[in-house]
This record gives sequence, structure tokens and C-alpha cells, in this order.
Amino acid sequence: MGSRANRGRILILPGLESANVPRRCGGGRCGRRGLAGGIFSGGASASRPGRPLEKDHHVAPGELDTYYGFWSGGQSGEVRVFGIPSMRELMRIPVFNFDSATGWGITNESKRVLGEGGAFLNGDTHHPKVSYTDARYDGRWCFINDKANTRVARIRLDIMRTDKITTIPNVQSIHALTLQRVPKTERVYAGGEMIIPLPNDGRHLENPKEYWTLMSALDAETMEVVWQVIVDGNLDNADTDYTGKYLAASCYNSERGVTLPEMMGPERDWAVVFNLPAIEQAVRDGKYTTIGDSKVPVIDGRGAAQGGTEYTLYIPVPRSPHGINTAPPDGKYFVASGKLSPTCTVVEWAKVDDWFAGKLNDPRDTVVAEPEVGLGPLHTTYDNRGNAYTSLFLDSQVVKWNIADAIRAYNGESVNYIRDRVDVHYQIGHLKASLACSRDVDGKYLAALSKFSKDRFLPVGPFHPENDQLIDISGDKMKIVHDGPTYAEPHDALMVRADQIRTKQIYDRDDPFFAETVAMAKRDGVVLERDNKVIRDGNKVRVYMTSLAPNFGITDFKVKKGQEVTIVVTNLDEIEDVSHGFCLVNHGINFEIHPQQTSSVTFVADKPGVHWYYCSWFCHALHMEMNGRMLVEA
Ligand code: K7E
Ligand code: CUA
Repeated sequence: MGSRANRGRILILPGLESANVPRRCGGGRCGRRGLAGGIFSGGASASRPGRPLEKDHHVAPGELDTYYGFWSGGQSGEVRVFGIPSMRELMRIPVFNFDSATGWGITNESKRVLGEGGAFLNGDTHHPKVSYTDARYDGRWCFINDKANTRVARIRLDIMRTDKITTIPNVQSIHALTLQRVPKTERVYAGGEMIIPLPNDGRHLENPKEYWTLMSALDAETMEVVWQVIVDGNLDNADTDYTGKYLAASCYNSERGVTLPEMMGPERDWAVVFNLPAIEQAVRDGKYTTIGDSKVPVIDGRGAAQGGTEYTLYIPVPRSPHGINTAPPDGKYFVASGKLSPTCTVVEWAKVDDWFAGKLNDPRDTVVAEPEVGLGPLHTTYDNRGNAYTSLFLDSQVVKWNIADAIRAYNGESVNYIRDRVDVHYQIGHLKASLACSRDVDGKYLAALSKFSKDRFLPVGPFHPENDQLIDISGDKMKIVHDGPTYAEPHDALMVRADQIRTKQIYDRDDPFFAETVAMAKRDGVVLERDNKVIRDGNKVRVYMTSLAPNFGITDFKVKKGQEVTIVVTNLDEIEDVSHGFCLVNHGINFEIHPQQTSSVTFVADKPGVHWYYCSWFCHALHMEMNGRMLVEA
């Protein structure tokens, strides 16, 4: 969901208390309480009798977790790595943000990744997605969107560092982010959220009927945008199928309004399905246009009124759908969560096949169930036993429902598809069960990312942490087993089995992350693994030094005021975890140098005098003594 400002607003959304929203749950037994109750009370579930846990979620000191959790850092612009089930935060990976600890945004290596977008120091990450081979996590990459500055980033999971960032043209705000699952992740799909004139160069300022947005596809390897499709409405969330043929996205604002009442006007919005082979073929055949200065092939997928085009299918679903999630392990269905409607819409991918083959007349014929689940359904996740779990923002609950039974109920049978409800604390957004976006879904844990923590933690001023709760879903009854305060603002998270991630313990000397710096050294005739040298090149000075606990290879060097100085530090330590830092006092410079890594920084020496540098990462008993001087002549 959106910003904190929006949160207050969504609580009093007009219409939610109106006749548009059925007040009764279809599933029978309904634990729903009033909105205020959902926020201010809770804990009813804690006393609920649940069957004993199959497995203790407690991870003792020194023990390792079963899963990696990849958490969006929201407005912090980063990605965080958690251990599950302990919910211990293991690491923060800087992506779109400036990071004082690692020097992200300071070093030449990170600036190369940040590129022109690095002019911004902020980001808003929502949807981390780990790459697949045959719909199983392969541990290569984690991709993440930036809603704030319209970017998509790729993180290398072997070193847990961002290695590519792409700014997406022709759109504003990347929100949806999802990946091709089979045969492997070769495409990354990124949905533009806000509608804008095309090109957005000052034309049509006052004419929202000429505002549009697009779905973009990136090549996962090069991170270049390979095509875009113009759609009707604003794109929200997206997911792919398990065959590589389709991508579905939720679309709100089907009337393309620009004010809240206008956006909430229509009774029906859509899930739009993209026919990926047809789009790729059209691009190969040159059947596309371009927009403004952008060279990216653009295909027109507008046509909701007719149900779609040869590239797109618009499936009407109740107002403002939010999450789109394909059900594992076989990916037969996807679920669009209703948000402003108390329903989830279940679509069968095989029926999407039928529609594109011309066998169905009405896009709604692809819908196989529409269970009523509770108020404010935002996202849906799954176990390996045919159950779906939907987050209910307004009810502050996770509701567990059975997909097969929901389909039977849709076909007229009298069956209760609701299996369980648990109160969460409070106003849940995303939720994700262990391995639930992959074939390996195991139905053990579910992370519930609650937007409000209210009274759950010691107060820390007006600004509260979020509350990421861990729920044991291995039994018939859900059971909350952990409260985890998190800093602003995780939107989505996913869990990957620990053995599916293989990280490096120390850097390889030929790591591409610092290859350009190594190439520069080579041109200067410097062997980084051995040499400590100062190269003077006109007004430029390049200082190559090693670090080996507790020494920098150069403890003083002299430059002239106004010279451009590049400092390159290579950490010769080979012992895992013996990292050094390089901090140049009063220059805003600090960065990491991990074992066998090379890091560099470039700046202008504009202040005459003595300037100390020191190792900023505690590395040795003589760490405090690990320092040196830059002498700047007037
Ligand atoms: Cu907050 Cu996925 Cu951006 Cu829903 S989104 S909650
Ligand atoms: Cu090197 Cu501290």
C-alpha cells in the first residue's frame, strides 16, 4: 500500500461501509469485528486452542535458520535479509539508498551500478523476487522495484550486492515486479503504476484521457528493457504462470481518473493477462512503435472494452484489485485479491489459454471462483495442501480458505471454504508463506507484514515500527509464533530455503563487481594484490594501497590542492569476515573492503592540510592504529 499519509485515508474509504460491500462473509463462520476493533483490540487468536506445533520455531543461539527471508525495505530504498523462523535480521543490502556503512553511493563501484539514477538518494522498494530455474529458486539474483524513481534493480545473491539498476522509460512509478518462472528467469516484468501522457514532454497536461501506463519486460541478464505494452488502467501487482506463457497484473482505475473519487468510481476493474509469446513474436516481427526518444519497442495492448487484444486479456474483477498471486506447486490458478471488494477472484490459467484460442466469448468465463473472504483483501499466499491465505487489511486478519471448495461453492454447491482466521496486529498488507511462489511450497511458515504495530512494542515516539509477524501454518489452525518490529516499510517478503542460496565467503579476485577498477590498475601497471603505489597523471592522482590487518599499505601520501584523487584499496586478508573500512575524515568518505575485495573512491582534494584516514571496521586488536594521512599542499 502507499505512504503513511494514505493509511489514514484508507481506513475511512468511502464505500466500504456502504451497500456496495456485502456485510456478511460467504464462508459462514466469520470472526470479523468492526474496523476499530480490528485496530485497537486483538489477541483473540492467542487464546485460541491450536494443535501443538509440529516443530519448534525457536532458533537457539548459535543455530542457523531454515530459510532466508528477503524483505523489501520500503522507503529506506534497501532490501533486507532475514533468517526464518528466528526473524533475526541478518543483513541489509543497499540498493537505491545511500548507505554510510558500506559506502553505497560513495564508491566508484557502487556509483557505476547506480548510474544516472544515483543522483537520487532515495528509493521505495516493494517487491523482492528471487530468480528461478524450473519454478524453483536458483539463488542467482534478487530483483526489486523502486516505486519512487521508476527503477528496477538486480542483486547478486552470491555476494548480496546490487549489480545492475535500470530506469524504465515511458512510465512513472514501477510498482508490480515479477519474474519468468520456467524454464528459467530470462525476463523480469515491471508494471508502471501512474498514468502519464506519452511522451511525457509537456503535452496533454490537462487531459487525463490521454494518460497511459505500460507493462515493461527486461532481459534478466542485461537488464535492458526489451519491450513495453500500453494498457488500460493503472497497473498494480503482477505474477506469472508456471509455463512461461502468461503474465497477469491487477489494474485499478479503469476509467483513468486522477482523483480518489474518480479512481474509485467504476464497479469493476481488471486483471489484465499478457500473452507473452504473442508479444515476443510481434517484437521480433517489427510490429511495434516507439515513444519519444526511447528506442524500446512498444505494443498497443489497450482494448479492455472488447475484452482485450491478441496480446492482452482484460478479466473484469470487482473494484480495485490489488495482489495477483499464482497458486503453487503447479500454478493452475491465480488469485486477484479484491481490496475494495470483500472477495478474491480465482482465474484458471487453462481457461486463459481457451480465451486466446478463441474458445471463450466472455473474459469472465476464465473465472472459476470468487469467494468472500473478509474486508480489505490485499494479497494471497499458499500452502502445499490446496489452501490459500489472504491478508485482510481492514479486518486485520489472515484468512485461510480452500481453493477447491471455493470453486465448488462458485458452482453452486453448499460448502464452507473458509478454514481458519487469525487476528494479526494490525492492518496487514502483504503476507507470504514459505516457498509459496515456487514449486517447492512447503506450507510451514507465513510472514504477515502488518502496517501498524500500535501497542505491540515499547513506544518510540509518534512513528511506530511495522510489525512483521510469523505464523505457523503447518497445522489446521494458524498460530502466531513471533512479533518482529521492522523499520519502514516492508511491503513484500519472500522465503527461500537456506540451501537454495550459496554465498561466497570471500571475494574472487576476478569478481566483475570491481573489474573496471582492476582494469584501471592494470593500465597504470599496478598489481593490486602486491603494490602500494601513487600514480601521478597530470591533475589526477591515483593512490593504490593494500590493507592487511592492522595496516594500510600506504600510511601517507601527498597531493596538491585541487587535484582529483582516486584511492583504491585492496584487502589482502583471506580470512572470512576480516573486513576493513576506509574513512577519510571530513570528506564524507567511508566504504567497505571485504576479504579479497577492491574498492575505490574519487574526490577532489580541496582542503589544504593534514587529513587522516582510518580503518572504520573493527578488524584487529590494533584496529585503532590502522590509519594514515593525506597531506594536501596549498
Ligand atoms: Cu504495499 Cu505489494 Cu506495494 Cu500491497 S503493495 S500491501
Ligand atoms: Cu582494519 Cu580496522
